[in-house]
Amino acid sequence: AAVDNAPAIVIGSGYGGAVAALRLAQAGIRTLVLEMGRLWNTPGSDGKVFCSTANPDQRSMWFRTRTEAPLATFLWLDVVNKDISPYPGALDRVHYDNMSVYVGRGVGGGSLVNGSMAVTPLKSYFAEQFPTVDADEMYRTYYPRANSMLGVNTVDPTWFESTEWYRFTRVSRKHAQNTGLKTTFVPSVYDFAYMQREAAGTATKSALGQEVIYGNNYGKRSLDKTYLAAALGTGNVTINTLEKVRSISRASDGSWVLTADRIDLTGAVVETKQYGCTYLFLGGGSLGTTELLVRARDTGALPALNSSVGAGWGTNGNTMVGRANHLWDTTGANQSTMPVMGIDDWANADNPVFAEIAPLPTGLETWVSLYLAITKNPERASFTYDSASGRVKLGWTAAQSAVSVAMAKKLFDRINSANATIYRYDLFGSTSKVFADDFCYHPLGGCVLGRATDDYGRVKGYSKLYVTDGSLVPGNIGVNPFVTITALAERTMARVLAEDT
Ligand code: FAE
Repeated sequence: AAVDNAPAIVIGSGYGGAVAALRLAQAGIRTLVLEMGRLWNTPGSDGKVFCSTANPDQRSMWFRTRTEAPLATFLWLDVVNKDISPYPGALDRVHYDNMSVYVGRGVGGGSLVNGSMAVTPLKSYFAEQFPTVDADEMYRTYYPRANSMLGVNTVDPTWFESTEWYRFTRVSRKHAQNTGLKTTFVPSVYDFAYMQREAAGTATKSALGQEVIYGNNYGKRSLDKTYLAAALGTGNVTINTLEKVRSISRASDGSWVLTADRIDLTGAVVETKQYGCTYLFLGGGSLGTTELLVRARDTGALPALNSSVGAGWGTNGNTMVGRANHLWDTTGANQSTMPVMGIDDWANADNPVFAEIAPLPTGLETWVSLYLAITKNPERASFTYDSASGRVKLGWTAAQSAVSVAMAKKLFDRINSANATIYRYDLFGSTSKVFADDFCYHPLGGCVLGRATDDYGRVKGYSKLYVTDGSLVPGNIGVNPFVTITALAERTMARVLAEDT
């Protein structure tokens, strides 16, 4: 028999896991959350919990000997990455063939390391991607609920127009306007009142201190400050950290059995634990959840999982690109790490792109305009279990990335031609690489809603097994995904608590 029983177990503490934990706990259900990363609450010898992108140390990345930042080089020099000692750091880069995926590790998952952009997609595109979900109800009930719980706010437009910290954004906006393109402010979970105090010199700098992908020490409303704080506040939730669920199976009485490895700060497995529960919620993210289910199906542990498990994965059409500005178009030595504006060409039916205006906060003038483009790339890939290695592989190809690049290139060729500018060639490693085609920030799909699960995230083939995270989203949502993941999780929990418990 399994030990450490709790009525409900949640795997992972990102958006999907945090929503599940809070709503279960509020319904009076004792809940155990298993998170493979650490709890980020203890300052290091420098007095800070997280390290900055300028000075990465062991806290930066998940068990690495060298950091693997998205921008590999600058002026072709490998000045960006640093040697570090292996440690359960906040940012992981998971390598598959032709694609590596950045994810957060720790209590709060991706909310610890992401850019805070909290964007609700166009209702029409949501309806296109989720034809079986009542979009009216989503936009009436669950998106507002998610936005309010996450603490979404917007930059003060007057301050934005005047501060040196967003000069880089205003320059990119001007270039978009010269091209006849529309720009739009992007909401955020970074506290802009705090950021204004940073700028005024009355608060310790975080967004204005080059902190983001390795964590923010201040200002950011990550999940540990919102959903997870509320969940712990109920008294019904326990979070076990540094415990990675390795496999799931079902006992003869229908309850769930989990095997988890507890690691120490060197990564050594110090204990292998068994857990049992009645209700199992999967919030390990697109990669984590899909890997657990594909392995369970293909090793025979959960043979009734259907063939849609593992399928429908995409990158949200992600690609990064940098443009080289004219000497007089300085983007500024001081740049906030939190993007607040996007170029919105999604309505262009020939080539829909939403491009975030991204910072390059080096503390020096770079003349670079950087972007994270989200394209409507229709390509999808599947995860498969390789019995020889025991690993779950992703079948994404370079040709599938080329589709995102071609769509982004169409847009940025227009911007370059309207402004007589060119691309930067020195940012992504090799001398000729203009578009980052080998990594993404927005892994989506693998257990798509309505295919691998029913319309509420209940996994097909089994009862009392639920998916609440980004694996439900069919590969693309047209904007940054965490508000959608949160809103869908709220919808699932409302239904499951009303009908299944
Ligand atoms: P996620 O937040 O990844 O949480 C999964 C959690 O489960 C993690 O804490 C894992 O450590 C844990 N886990 C996985 N497997 C296991 C296991 N087997 N056992 C125990 N624990 C496990 O999933 N999105 C936006 O909307 N706006 C942005 O500005 C933005 N910027 C980003 C910037 C970066 C650098 C990155 C990496 C991502 C960014 N994203 C952004 C994406 C966003 O963070 C991501 O879509 C969500 O975090 C996904 O939420 P999930 O709940 O699916």
